[in-house]
Amino acid sequence: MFTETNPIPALSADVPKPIDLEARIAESLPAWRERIRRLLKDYGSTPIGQITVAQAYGGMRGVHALITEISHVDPFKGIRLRGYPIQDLLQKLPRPRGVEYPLAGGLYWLLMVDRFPTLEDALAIEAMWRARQGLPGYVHDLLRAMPATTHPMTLLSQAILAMQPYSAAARAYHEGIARQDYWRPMLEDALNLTANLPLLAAAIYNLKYRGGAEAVPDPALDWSANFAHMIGRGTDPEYMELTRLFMLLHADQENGNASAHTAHLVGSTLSDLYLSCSAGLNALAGPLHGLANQETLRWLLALQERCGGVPTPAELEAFTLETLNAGQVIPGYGHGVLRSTDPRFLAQYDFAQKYLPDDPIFALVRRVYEVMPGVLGATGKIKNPYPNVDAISGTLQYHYGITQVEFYTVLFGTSRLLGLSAHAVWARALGLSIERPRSLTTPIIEEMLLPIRQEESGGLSYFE
Ligand code: CMX
Repeated sequence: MFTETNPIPALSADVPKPIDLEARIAESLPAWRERIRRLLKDYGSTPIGQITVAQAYGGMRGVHALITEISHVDPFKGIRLRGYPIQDLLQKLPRPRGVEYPLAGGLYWLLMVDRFPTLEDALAIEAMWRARQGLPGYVHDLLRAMPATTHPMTLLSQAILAMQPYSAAARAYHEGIARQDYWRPMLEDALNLTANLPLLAAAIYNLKYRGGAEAVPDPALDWSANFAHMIGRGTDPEYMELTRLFMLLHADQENGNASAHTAHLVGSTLSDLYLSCSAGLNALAGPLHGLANQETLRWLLALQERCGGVPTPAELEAFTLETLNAGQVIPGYGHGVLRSTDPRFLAQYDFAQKYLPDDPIFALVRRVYEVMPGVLGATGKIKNPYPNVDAISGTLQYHYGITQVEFYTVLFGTSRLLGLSAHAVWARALGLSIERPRSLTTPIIEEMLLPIRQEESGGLSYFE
């Protein structure tokens, strides 16, 4: 819990100590550490891949160079969190009676503990979050002081950075904590930060679009549904369910994507969680990454305006080619790893079929899904012509009256920090190293290739 009179709070009696969660993580650590130690001892110098010249110039696409135990993206089946695909999680993660989609608390338990949660476990996390809710007053002042035109993602990142003076990990490091124990105060920071994300997101929404209405959590509601409540949607059970679904689907996508990798890199220097998560969000705010959800909705609205409704396949193809020929991307389509339709798109598609089958923007999404893979595939250069998570998420928000498209990435960030904070705790628990890959210059690469080229050209120097 944050209080300004006690800016770096110690755990107090009214805040449940994450004893169970901390103990569960601690229980599994010796086995993990030993497994990794043996792997490194026996096979430390065994190659597990290669890097081509194209990969070095091409954003390291496809290079296996990071470790995380929390999640992995299969190119054809999508993300698996602790080994579970999205569909399994939607079916099996716990939820109270009468609630359709799982509690974020259960997902967080799974990410953190590496054991499938019971409803009790999920509720324990929800209770820890509830006990830690409360933003320092100066964070609100900071948000209010920013120009009205500030993008909501900038506000989110700034607010998280502003909370950094409360970091338990920064304090523990300053006091001389042993490196192998650093994950414990990181866990404390992770719980404090994640507990307050719905409140922060709602405060940003209310400041920008609801005349600064106060965001007051309802202790009877779970983490996800509370966001809906705090932006004035507490009487709409469907929107609460959508929020639960959204928070589950966006929580993690292994740690090589731009936001996760940024957060991981910053955290690898032993920067605390507030510093690394704020940095990760800045990467998420890019249009090729998380901002694609706002860009998708803008593109769909422009399409609707152009065609006056659902376009014919020919009209859609023409509009798509116009976008591509203008040197722009089709937002919501393509992926750095996936090579098929994103299961997170499909889960949201199912939600839309069930709850908003007649929505006019959903009709566009459907038509785009029918036509777009063929059009993008025909370009011959786009490796994944299928929709990703961002191709539909904004449409669902729009349907429920969240029409301020620039806010959508804040929702993405709110959910994604569940994953980033879990990666951060485990990265410290397993003692992953500071990152420091080498860089090359083009002349050095040319020099490295010289023997190959000389052999190919019969001894003549290629680069002369
Ligand atoms: N529209 C137009 N061109 C696209 C494209 C799209 N949707 N997807 C890929 N391409 C282009 C690339 O820009 C690249 O072109 P150049 O060779 O001229 O640079 C070429 O096709 C090959 O790219 P790729 O290997 O298929 O895809 P990348 O790994 O380079 O890029 C991604 C992946 C997501 C950045 C890209 O597909 C894209 O820009 N998509 C649209 C934006 C988007 O939806 N982003 C959200 C992704 C999910 C997320 O992070 O939230």
